[in-house]
Amino acid sequence: MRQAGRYLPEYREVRREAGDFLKLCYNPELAAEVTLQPMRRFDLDAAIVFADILLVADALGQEVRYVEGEGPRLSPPVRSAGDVERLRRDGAVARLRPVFETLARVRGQLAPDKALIGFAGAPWTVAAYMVEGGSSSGFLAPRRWCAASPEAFAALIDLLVAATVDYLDAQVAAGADIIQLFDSWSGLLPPPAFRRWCVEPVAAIVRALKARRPEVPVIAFPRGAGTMLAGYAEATGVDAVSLDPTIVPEWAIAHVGGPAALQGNLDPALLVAGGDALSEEAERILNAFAGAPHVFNLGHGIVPETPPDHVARLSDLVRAWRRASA
Ligand code: 1CP
Repeated sequence: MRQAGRYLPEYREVRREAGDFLKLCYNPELAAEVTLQPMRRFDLDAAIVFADILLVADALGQEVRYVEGEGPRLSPPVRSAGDVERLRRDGAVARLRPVFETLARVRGQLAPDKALIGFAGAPWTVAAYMVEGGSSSGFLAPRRWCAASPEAFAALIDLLVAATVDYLDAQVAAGADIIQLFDSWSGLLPPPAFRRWCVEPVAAIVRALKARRPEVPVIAFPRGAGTMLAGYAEATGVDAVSLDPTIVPEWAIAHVGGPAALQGNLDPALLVAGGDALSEEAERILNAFAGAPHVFNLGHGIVPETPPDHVARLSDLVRAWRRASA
């Protein structure tokens, strides 16, 4: 999940210095610094490289801007087979070289026992932003297009699968130990479309990446997918499934993972709330997943309102629970 960001005063300072969010993503020195900030403050097991899932759209030639207070804008929106044709396939990954430099810098400064997570958006979620032209509560444009013109939409998904495999492979070459695929909007699709546009592309990426990098674990985060998650680990071939906060642990152990690990799934709002509410929820989750392979994590990214002290308390709490249950 996102672990750097605006809840940290030291991040806000670097962000001011960089000016624009994209400039920060493409500045390896500053991006490495904000990746490492949470590692210095908290006792965490892994760092996630500072970048964004929408950099792939930028590398493919769509104009990506982050408008303060409004979220990302992607223009022009991709809405036809011709629009897909016009995307720049060649050299897309080379344009993401600053991200590889960030990874190499972070790996050089990170303790050897800390993992470094590389990531990308899953094809459906990146396509959703590319087709909608920005963020949205409903993402009607991509939901309508994938249903009305599945062949044209498939061309966009295939392009994203290929670009994402090369992007992730290069992240591993630069120092990523683990890969996470964020499918933040997978919960917007009905089951057949979820299988076609979320499960199949993630499976294709995992297959291709495993052929090149069999040793690198892959985590997927199909947010909001609910009962569509049954059989997800086996169908995609991922090593771990990251669960959003609505998923009942006992159900996930029985239906989602199989041999795969489960990750999650504390509601980020509890980290804002703190107090007994936070410790009770963390313990509920730890106890519920005990006995199954589990990576404790949030169920979605950390929010700007989060008091940093609560993050420190949560990591202490999880460490103490592990010691007590060892
Ligand atoms: O400084 C700022 O205000 C920018 C906020 C921010 C940050 C910190 C954005 C803009 N992106 C990021 C970094 C980021 N994004 C990371 C790096 C790791 C870290 O922060 O520690 C990661 C892993 C992401 C992933 C990401 N970006 C996702 C998938 C996970 C999720 O939250 O669902 C998505 C959907 C995005 C898109 C995005 N990036 C930023 C915004 C405002 C948005 C749009 C969100 C929306 O649609 O509402």
